[in-house]
Amino acid sequence: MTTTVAAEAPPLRVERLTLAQGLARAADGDRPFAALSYGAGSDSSWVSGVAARVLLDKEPVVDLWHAGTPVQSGTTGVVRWRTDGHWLLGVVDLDEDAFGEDLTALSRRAYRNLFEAMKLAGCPHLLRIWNYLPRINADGGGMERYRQFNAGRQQAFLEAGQAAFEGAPAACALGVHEGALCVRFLAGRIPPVPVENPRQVSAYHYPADYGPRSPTFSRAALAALGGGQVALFISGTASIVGHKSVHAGDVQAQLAETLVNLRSVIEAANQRTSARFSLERSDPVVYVRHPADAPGIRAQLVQALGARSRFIRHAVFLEADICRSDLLVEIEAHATEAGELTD
Ligand code: 3EB
Repeated sequence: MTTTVAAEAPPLRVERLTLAQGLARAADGDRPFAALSYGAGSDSSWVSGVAARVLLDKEPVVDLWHAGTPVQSGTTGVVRWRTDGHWLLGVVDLDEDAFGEDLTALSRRAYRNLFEAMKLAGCPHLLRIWNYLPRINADGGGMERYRQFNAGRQQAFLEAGQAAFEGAPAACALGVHEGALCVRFLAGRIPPVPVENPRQVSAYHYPADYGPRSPTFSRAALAALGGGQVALFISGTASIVGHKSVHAGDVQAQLAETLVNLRSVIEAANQRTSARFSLERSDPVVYVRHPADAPGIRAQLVQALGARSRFIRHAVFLEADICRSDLLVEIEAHATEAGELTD
């Protein structure tokens, strides 16, 4: 008699380096599973860049993702992806003029293809999505472009039978000044544990004042990575209490409120795992609407988190528009710690 032992997923690992370090590493023959860079792209097919300016005279950074081998790559509609059979990292870089569709239809198309790729790869669970929309706050013909995006995104989730409300993946949605509609995603074989923030209304339950279809994301997601490690993906977090933006026009107060929100969602996450996450030990991306605010934002973060914290050492500051025009700063982060999920 033979017994079939279910193949254990190879552990997924992430490390943040400068883009130059990451490319040098790969040139030495140590090519990662895939890489998501912040602030610049590269000519390498396994690196996906975001066309947003790095602030504070810093270098672009890259998150190198390491998984199992062999890596298979392919294209499904507008999605390019790489998989080791257990984890899937994919990218959409969509020229908005290519299909003659409005942003609602394009977003729906991008997400439909993304879900098709996940099905093909056998990775049906979305863990984390990064969305970058050119001119996010501009009018798209009777509706703000972010709202059009939300409409197409939610429609695609529902059509694919994906969790569009409770159980939605962690995400962020930022505006870039020009370039392609860019969506990057990480999927796997096991559903993540969604985490909400007790200080905030769940985004998927925002009232219709913010658009006809609500945004599709959880405030954070926990995922077992294998090898005894747990990941916490913290969605883009801003100065929102309940469902309202607070401290309009006051970047310092918005940042302080954002930090309270980040600590609150991390505390909620820690209740679902034996791992102990902290803001200080995370790898953040700080999105800043007005570049002139960046030095003050950095100083306030150093004050709050310590110059020697991993957060400050690894932070990248990008010029980006936030999805509500009254918001001036938004922070996303991820972290991995030893532990297990307790749900
Ligand atoms: C917010 O809390 C701020 O549409 O995917 C944060 C994270 C925000 C993700 C998204 C939007 C998204 O509503 C904006």
